[in-house]
Amino acid sequence: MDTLDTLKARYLAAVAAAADESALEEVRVAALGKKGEISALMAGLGKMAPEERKAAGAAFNALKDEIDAALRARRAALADAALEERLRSEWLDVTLPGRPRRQGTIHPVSQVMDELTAIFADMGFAVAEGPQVESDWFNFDALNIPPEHPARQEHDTFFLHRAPGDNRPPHVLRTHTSPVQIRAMMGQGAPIRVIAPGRVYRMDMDQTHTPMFHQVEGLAIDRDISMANLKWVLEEFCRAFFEVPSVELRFRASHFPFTEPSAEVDIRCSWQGGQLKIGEGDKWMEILGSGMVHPRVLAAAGVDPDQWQGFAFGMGIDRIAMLKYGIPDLRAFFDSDLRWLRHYGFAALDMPDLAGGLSR
Ligand code: 2NM
Repeated sequence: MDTLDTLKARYLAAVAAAADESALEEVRVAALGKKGEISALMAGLGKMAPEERKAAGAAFNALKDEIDAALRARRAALADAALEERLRSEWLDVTLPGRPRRQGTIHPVSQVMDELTAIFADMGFAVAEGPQVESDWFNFDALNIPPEHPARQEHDTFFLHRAPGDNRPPHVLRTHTSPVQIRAMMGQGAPIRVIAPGRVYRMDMDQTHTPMFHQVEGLAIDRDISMANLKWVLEEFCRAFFEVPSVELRFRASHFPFTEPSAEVDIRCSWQGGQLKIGEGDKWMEILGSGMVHPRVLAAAGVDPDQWQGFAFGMGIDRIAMLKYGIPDLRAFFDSDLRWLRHYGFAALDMPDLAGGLSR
């Protein structure tokens, strides 16, 4: 049997030579494990004479402590070395500039929302926002859409689930941004000029419809607002938005529950070789709906229809984005395809403004 000194020298050498955690663990098990060499020596103490046992026990314990200390020191040194290696290989210079290839882009819908916000802001319209989950009162009743109206039936409205026995009024995903205009009138009263851009939802999915799409509605209420003001505002908007010197609009009598009279608005355009031109040509394309806000809608929103009147309009943002930027397929809008986003997206720092040009 080795003397304790040789035993000690052998284990300390093994500890020093262990190159990683698992080699070190093997040394620990061989020396101090339940069936290890030092443990075997300890077990032999019981068979010794009492005076011999006392001296041997102390020596075994000292050896055990020394090997244990060497193991701990080596384990800490290995951990330090591993950390040093990570710090050397994983360093990052946070003062370097960003990588242009990794920069995100502005979605055409966001770009168009920023553009039309700039145009209407220039004409004195503030932006109003509201919830996408609405009570059916805000989405329908306040807009003079009675319970039996077809627009209200299940086929194009998403109703929120109610547990059986829950008798609170029904809530829906807003089918237009008009409830935002109702809330704006209730909140600030008349006079008021706001636009309400945002997401709206209808159960519709085909080549030209997605169940979520974007709409902007506008509202101007004052003592003497007329259809003439509506026509000027819309012409001014179209001229600025399509970035052409002049546009021509055509108003066709129509019907909406929330306006009286109501008009659908077409813009003069041409289609040549698959290329759309706005402002010239012999074709007309429908771009929005509009009218004078119905007295019952004003009254529902707490605005006295004997003192105030005004116009409202609504248009689809996704569609005018496709028209302006020549994007052929609506459904690709919401696929989050990075190649599509890089192709049709806009640089993040080019915020549209009227002085600098809307789209650059
Ligand atoms: C349209 C067409 C016509 C409209 C009405 C209102 C409100 F809340 F003031 F009554 N907001 N938007 C409106 C009017 C919307 O979309 C085709």
